[in-house]
Amino acid sequence: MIGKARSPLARIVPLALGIVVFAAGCASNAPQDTLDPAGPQAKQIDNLIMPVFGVAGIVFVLILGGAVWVGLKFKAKDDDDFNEFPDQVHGHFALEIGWTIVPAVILALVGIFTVITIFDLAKKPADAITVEVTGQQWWWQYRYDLNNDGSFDEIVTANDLVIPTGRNIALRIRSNDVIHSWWAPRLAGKMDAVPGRTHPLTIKAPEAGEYIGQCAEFCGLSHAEMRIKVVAVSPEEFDAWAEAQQAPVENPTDEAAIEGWKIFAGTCTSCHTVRGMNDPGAVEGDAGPETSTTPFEYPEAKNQLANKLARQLDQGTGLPDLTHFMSRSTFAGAKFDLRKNTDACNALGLNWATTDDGLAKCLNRADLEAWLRDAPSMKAMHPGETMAPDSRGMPNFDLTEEQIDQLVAYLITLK
Ligand code: HEC
Ligand SMILES: [Cu+2]
Repeated sequence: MIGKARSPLARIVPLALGIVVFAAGCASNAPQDTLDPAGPQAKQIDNLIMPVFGVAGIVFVLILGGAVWVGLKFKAKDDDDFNEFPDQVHGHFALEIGWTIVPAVILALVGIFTVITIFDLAKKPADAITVEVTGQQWWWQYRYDLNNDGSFDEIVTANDLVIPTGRNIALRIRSNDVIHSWWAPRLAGKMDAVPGRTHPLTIKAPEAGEYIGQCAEFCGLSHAEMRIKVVAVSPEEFDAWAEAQQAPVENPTDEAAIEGWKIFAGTCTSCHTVRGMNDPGAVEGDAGPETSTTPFEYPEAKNQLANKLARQLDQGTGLPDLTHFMSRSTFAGAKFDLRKNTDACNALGLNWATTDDGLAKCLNRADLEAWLRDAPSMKAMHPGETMAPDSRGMPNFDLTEEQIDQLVAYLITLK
């Protein structure tokens, strides 16, 4: 440095930044690590990145090393040195042709392998299960076409994408509003979800487990809270899950749950679907809850606020389907755990909420109640802020604590 000594800050800041970057690269628990690919598609991309990175690394070392070497070796020693020009290479035929052709060849090779990989990854494998992925502000919906008839109507769920291990899953990625990007780094590259378009992406998880990701395209206020969780289970477990997902719900029998059912029908159904739900109005008549078979019509919510908001937000019934809500491990764009994130609870897997014990020990009741109390402050807004009329997300319904308890009692029957 010329002149005065540098301030201590000027030394510490770059050093601290360097340490932070270095330390971040050493995280041992990094579920979103592109460089730790799990599925064959992610491995194929990795097989492309690594040699390209190697070539780029060699070029980097040669060019920078060369520049530093030249700088040191030919450093001017005294004033005379400045007046002496080195040999000029301008117009040197062999050199100029060389440094034009070599990079062109390197880039052409990288290009060929890249294009081959892109086309290869875009192929839809014949054995695949097709799942439609719809990005919404700010969560992902998953609809499955299990019988391959082209309509995605067998299973409708959100947040957790449940897949069988060892099987290709052909995703068809769409958006309901703005551009999002579906990215589970250990399984595949990013794929944009663009309104009006359908983009294919194939994933395969060789081993059971959870593969974490997140929306990778800025999509509004809660973009950072729009997470992805792929839950890979054994094919047998998947079949059992898929069957359970297609079963209609049963009428609740517990007293508090019946009250919650009524509130749900009146306030929540203009946005949320519970497939196979019966009319809770029939409970009041002679037919008891167990025998109420009157189908409930959507969207016929009695709550004017809910209806108005549903219309304003143009959200219709395309919102999180709550039919088998309790089979998920997360809610609200996977921002919150629905099942507590302890080893014991995670070990219960997809069936965690099917037993009273599992429910009692593993339901994240605090966050679920907080969500019903004031959803906007849990996600898009700061506490106390109100939602703009045209904003997205779940509104605050000013429910009483009793109503919240009753709603939770109802929600936990949606297994
Ligand atoms: C105006 C439409 C609307 C109404 C009415 C509505 N919600 Fe929601 N709800 C949403 C939206 C939007 C989300 C997704 C929010 C997110 O993930 O950011 C959501 C998410 C949820 C979730 C989490 C689901 C999941 O799997 O992520 C639950 C549970 C829920 N709502 C319960 C209710 C209950 C109970 C009521 C009635 C008191 C209700 N909602 C009324 C719009 C609505
Ligand atoms: Cu998004």
